Amino acid sequence: DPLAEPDSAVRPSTKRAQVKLMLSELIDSKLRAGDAIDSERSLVRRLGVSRVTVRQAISDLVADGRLERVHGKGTYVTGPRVDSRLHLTSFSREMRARGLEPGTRVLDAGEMDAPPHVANGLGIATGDRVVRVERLRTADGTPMAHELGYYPCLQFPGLLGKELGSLYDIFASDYGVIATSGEQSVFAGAADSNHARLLGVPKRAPLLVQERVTWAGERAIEYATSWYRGDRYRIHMAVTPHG
Ligand code: 16G
Repeated sequence: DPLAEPDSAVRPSTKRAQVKLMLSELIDSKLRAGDAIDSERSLVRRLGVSRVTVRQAISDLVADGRLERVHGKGTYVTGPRVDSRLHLTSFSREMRARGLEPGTRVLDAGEMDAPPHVANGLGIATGDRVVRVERLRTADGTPMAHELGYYPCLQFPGLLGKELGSLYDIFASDYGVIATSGEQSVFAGAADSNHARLLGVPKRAPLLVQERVTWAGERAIEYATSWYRGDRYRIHMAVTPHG
C-alpha cells in the first residue's frame, strides 16, 4: 500500500489529500504536458483506495488547473501557463520573453465606420474610419488567444497593406508610434463554439477576456478585446497600497 508508508513527516491527513499529493508528485516527476494519467480503475487498484477518493483527488487537481478531463477520452496533464503580468507589452514580446515563438493568423482585416462602443473607447466620432483586425495568436504553434482590435485610420494610413504580424512592431517601425499607457479590464468568459474551434478548447471552457484601450501619449491608438485560454494563462499583478 503506497499510502501506508509516508516518506516525510508532513503527510496530509486525509486519503483524498494523500492521493492528490501522490498524483501531483507523479505529474512533476514522470509526466509531461499532454500525457494521460492512469484510469481511475487502475489507480484504485494500485493505491488501494476507493474510487470516490481517487475521483475527488483528480477533481482537486482539475480545479487547480494541473489536470484536465477530456470527455470520453481521459484525464491529461495540462500545459504550462503563461504568467501574464499586467504590464503594457505586446503579445509577441510576451511570448518571446518566455522563449516561445509568437505566431499570427489573420482571420479578418478591413476598414469600417467605428461603431459606437469603439468610437467611445478611442475617443473619436462614431463613423470615423477604423481598421478592424481579427487575429488568432499562437505560441510555438499552439493557439493561445483570439484578438479583435480597432485602430484609427487617421493614425495608421495604409495599415491594411502590411503584413499584420506584430502590430506594435509595425506601429513603432512604420509609424513611429509607441504605446505608452493603457486601461485594461479582465473578466471571465466561456468559449462559444467559435472560440472553441479557434482555440482548440471544449465548448464552454473558461476564457480570460481582456478589454483594453491603448494610448500613445495623449492619443488612443487601439481598442481591443482579447480572449485568452483560461487553461494557459494566469494574470499576475503587483499590488500596492491604495491612496
Ligand atoms: C496584447 C494586447 C493587444 C495588442 C497585442 C499587440 C492584451 C490583453 N492585449 O495581446 O491589445 O493588440 O498585444 O501584440 O494585452 P502584437 O504586437 O504581437 O500584435
